[in-house]
Amino acid sequence: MTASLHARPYPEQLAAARAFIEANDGFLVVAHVNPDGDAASSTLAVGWMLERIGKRYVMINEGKTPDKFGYLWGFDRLLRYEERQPEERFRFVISVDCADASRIGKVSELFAEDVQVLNIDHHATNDYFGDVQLIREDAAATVEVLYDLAEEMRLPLAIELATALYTGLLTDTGGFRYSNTTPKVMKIAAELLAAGVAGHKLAEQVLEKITFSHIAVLKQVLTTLSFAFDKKVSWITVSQDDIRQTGATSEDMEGLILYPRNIEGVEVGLLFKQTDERTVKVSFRSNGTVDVAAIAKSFGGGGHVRASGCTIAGELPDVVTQVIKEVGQSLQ
Ligand SMILES: [Mn+2]
Repeated sequence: MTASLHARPYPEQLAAARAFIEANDGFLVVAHVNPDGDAASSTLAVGWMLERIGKRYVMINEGKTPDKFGYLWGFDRLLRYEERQPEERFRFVISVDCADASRIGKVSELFAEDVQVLNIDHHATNDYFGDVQLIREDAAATVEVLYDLAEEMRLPLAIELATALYTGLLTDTGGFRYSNTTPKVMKIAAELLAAGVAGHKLAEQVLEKITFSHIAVLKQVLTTLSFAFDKKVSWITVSQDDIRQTGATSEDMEGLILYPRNIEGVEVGLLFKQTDERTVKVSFRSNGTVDVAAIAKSFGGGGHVRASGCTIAGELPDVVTQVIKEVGQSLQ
């Protein structure tokens, strides 16, 4: 896989992506490890598009796809790498919502030696890996790019596709609230509603419902809420003990970062999650004053200006000290 130096004009990218799909068969569709709403919806939307035009394909991701997306078309055909690995090696791969090839994770072990990758994404940090790229950095979600691709391929907005596209928009815009909620996003959402999507039901299912184990872990981690730098920085920590005691899954821990982030006056909110005794996953959220993508990048991670993440080796308290110090230096 080689990276292209220059992005082609978007209409050319759309045509090239369409040609890649139409000319080949036997695809592997993959999103980033531990798929979120946009990643899962994008995987299944591409699966639906391939199904529709009579192509063979396998959809597989590393990490659990949250059960709350179980209503999506093809959900039970989406394989989890740790549970089931096809014997087949794939020459044609469609990667969705991955900013770089490492985000594909262990699923890349299923690639044939002469693999060709179509890279469909919306992250500004995308490194243009793969052989064909379809990337729109100003898209709110990968599903927004897939909406354009469906149009390019003259596919109808069937309810299965429309529901997947709406779900990705809903999750990556935080329910049409984040700054990526552009007029184009709302226009697409309106079309999807007109196509029959039950927007209010999806919002309730995906954004509002909470599990008992979520409440249990929330109760526990709120006791760790801390502040620094004139309360401009706030964070919570989740230890392996917290996870064991509450039985919380990564799905249950989604949204915990909103508590430090949403406090008045806070410019950067963080969540430190111990993934094992020696490793801590750090999530950053910014109100826009601080570029948290740059901070995450300095620790080997990445993301967007307002939302990013990285994984750091070390004891939980040491990682907290190190990262908070770095965040402090980025404050004005
Ligand atoms: Mn996304």
